[in-house]
This record gives sequence, C-alpha cells and structure tokens, in this order.
Amino acid sequence: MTNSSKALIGIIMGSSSDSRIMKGAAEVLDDFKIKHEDQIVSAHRTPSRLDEYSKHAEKMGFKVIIAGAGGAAHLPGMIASHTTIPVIGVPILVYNDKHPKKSDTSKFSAFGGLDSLLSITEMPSGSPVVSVGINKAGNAGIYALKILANEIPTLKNKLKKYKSDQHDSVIKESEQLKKHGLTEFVKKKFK
Ligand code: RP5
Repeated sequence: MTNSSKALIGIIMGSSSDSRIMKGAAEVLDDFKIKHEDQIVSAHRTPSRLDEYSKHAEKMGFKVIIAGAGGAAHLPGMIASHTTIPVIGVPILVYNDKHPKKSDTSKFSAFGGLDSLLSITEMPSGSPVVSVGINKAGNAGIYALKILANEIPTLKNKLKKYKSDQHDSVIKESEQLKKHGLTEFVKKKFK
C-alpha cells in the first residue's frame, strides 16, 4: 500500500513564499514514496478556500494535512477547525521577497518565526493543531509518515530502517572522531 496511487497527505501553505521551506516535507514523503497533493491556500487572501479545501481533503481521503504559514499563521488552525483530519502545522520564518520594494528587514518576520509558532500552538482548547519547530517542514513529513505507519506495516518497517540508519551514521562518525581526534576531524569534515 506504500505505492498507493492516490495522495494520502495534503500539503498546503499560505503563500508561494513558503514553498521553499515546505518542500522539505515533500522531499521526505517522496523519499518514502508516499503521494501527496500540494496547494496554496491563503487563510486571509482566499478565506472561502478554507472550507472548500477541507471538503476536498475529506473527499480525497487524506490521512494527514501538513499546513505551513508564516506571521499570523492562522492557516493550520483554521483548516483544523473545518475538518477532523489531523493537521500538522509548520511555523515559517517569513522570507518574503516577492515584493521588490521591501527593505531587507521587512522581508523577515519581526519576531523571528515565534509569531507563527505561537499562532499555531496556542489554538484554544478543543481545537488542537500539533506543530513542528520553526521551518522544520521535514519533521512534519516524518511525523505524517508515523501517523500513516499505523495503517501501513511496510511503512512502519521503512521508518524503523530510517531510525537504524541514523544510529549507524552516528556510530560511524563517532569512530572517525575517535580515530582522528577532534582537531583533524573538524578539519576533514568541515573543510
Ligand atoms: C503568510 O504571509 C504566508 O504564509 C507567508 O509566510 C507570509 C508572506 O506571504 P507573501 O506576502 O509573501 O505572499 O500568510
């Protein structure tokens, strides 16, 4: 079932500005061969699409929605309020370079992404959204896979392998570090 021809996960973002961060989630899902459908849904520029998209997601049978937004990041919470599909929020440190006249400082959130993190995690009681760290779209992808793995045993095995690969790679690096000593190790690794 891992090779399911239909998308199991919906990835949405508030703006094309978010796409460079959100692609981290897509890359993880692609690596694990899990199909996803990607769209832009702006909570404030296309508010009517919140309800539309939620209905679409339910019709498509998405198991998880990954929703990224920056600034006053209301997209994940608003989508969650329209559906029972679990929503994973990705708070985005806005890098807004679509508007050429913007100064360098106004390209970034004044609050370093904390605005977005708090907007997502501080949903009122009864309307939960889980959140990964700021710009950690890849983690949202992994978490979505873990939810799917409850229904797909082959995916669970792949995730176990992914974990054991992480273990092996740390052991390998530690052996190199022990062998060469810290000074040489850093020179070799980060030259
Ligand atoms: C948010 O405003 C989006 O999620 C994006 O992170 C930010 C900036 O969007 P643009 O003005 O670049 O479209 O809604």
